[in-house]
Amino acid sequence: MSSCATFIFLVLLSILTCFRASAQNLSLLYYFCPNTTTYSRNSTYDTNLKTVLTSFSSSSALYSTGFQNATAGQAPDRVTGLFLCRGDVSSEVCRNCVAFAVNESLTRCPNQREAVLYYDECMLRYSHRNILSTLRTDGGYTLSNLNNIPHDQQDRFRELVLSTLNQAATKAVDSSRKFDARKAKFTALQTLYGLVQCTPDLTRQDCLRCLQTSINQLPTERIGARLLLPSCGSRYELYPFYNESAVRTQTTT
Ligand SMILES: *[C@@H]1O[C@H](CO)[C@@H](O)[C@H](O)[C@H]1NC(C)=O
Ligand SMILES: *[C@@H]1O[C@H](CO)[C@@H](O)[C@H](O)[C@H]1NC(C)=O
Ligand SMILES: *[C@@H]1O[C@H](CO)[C@@H](O)[C@H](O)[C@H]1NC(C)=O
Ligand SMILES: *[C@@H]1O[C@H](CO)[C@@H](O)[C@H](O)[C@H]1NC(C)=O
Ligand SMILES: *[C@@H]1O[C@H](CO)[C@@H](O)[C@H](O)[C@H]1NC(C)=O
Ligand SMILES: CC(=O)N[C@H]1CO[C@H](CO)[C@@H](O)[C@@H]1O
Repeated sequence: MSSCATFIFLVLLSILTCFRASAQNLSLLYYFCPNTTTYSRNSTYDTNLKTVLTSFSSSSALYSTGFQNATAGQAPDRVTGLFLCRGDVSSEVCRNCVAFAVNESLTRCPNQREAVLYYDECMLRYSHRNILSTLRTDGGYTLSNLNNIPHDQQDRFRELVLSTLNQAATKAVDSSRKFDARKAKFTALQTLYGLVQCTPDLTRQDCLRCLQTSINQLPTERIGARLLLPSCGSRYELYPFYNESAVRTQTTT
């Protein structure tokens, strides 16, 4: 291949790669931005919010640890924000999700001072209040599969879901990322997969309280469900919805 053909090939390849990356349409699971407190365009709050959101899209953002906080400005125009990526996702997936969330927050919550947006792989929050190291269990959302566990197995399934997620919670609160995922056999053919995670700025006590709140509200008669809260989340499914090898690598190091 001539160098010119190689060049054209590389250009095409990068266009295709780029197209694939930007065409990725992440689905917003839920968002919450009460319109009781708003800001106007070009206000100090607007500028501070842009500073915070820009830091989340910068090349130095902490995608590899999956969590970052940032603040800008002084009260009452001070903006505090954070992003959290699911504990098993790669830096690349984290970065894409956060970029998508930052962009979507400005279209879904165009002038709201407070917002939280949840996706499969990440969540984004910001507020005029100090949201760091503060337990928040309001503004949550439950998502569940429409299919039920057979009636005569629901009690045993509920016990398994609760014991698996409570075990995960016990591990998560003592881990640096406040994250754990694990599985358990339900039947010979069916495996339960569970995942819990807090924002790592919480204390172990607040994380545990949040996870208990979240786990206890899960509808366990479904074949899968999750509860999303600003400070933590829990989820179970009968299929491997997280990357098992990424979780193994983490929990053994
Ligand atoms: C992306 O998602 C939005 C909202 O769900 C939808 O309206 C739009 O058509 C999707 N775009 C692509 C390219 O899939
Ligand atoms: C806030 O939302 C409510 C309901 O969606 C709407 O009726 C109200 O006009 C909104 N207020 C502002 C200030 O946008
Ligand atoms: C905001 O500021 C920009 C640049 O200074 C200006 O072009 C724009 O008209 C302003 N918008 C509003 C709504 O004030
Ligand atoms: C941000 O959203 C706008 C419109 O919703 C879209 O045109 C643009 O491509 C998005 N940018 C990124 C980086 O996703
Ligand atoms: C799962 O995690 C492993 C270890 O981090 C990684 O090598 C692999 O590419 C990941 N798989 C997917 C599908 O993301
Ligand atoms: C900008 C900002 O508020 N950074 C804080 C993020 O969280 C860490 C750990 O909790 C703090 O040390 C930083 O000051």
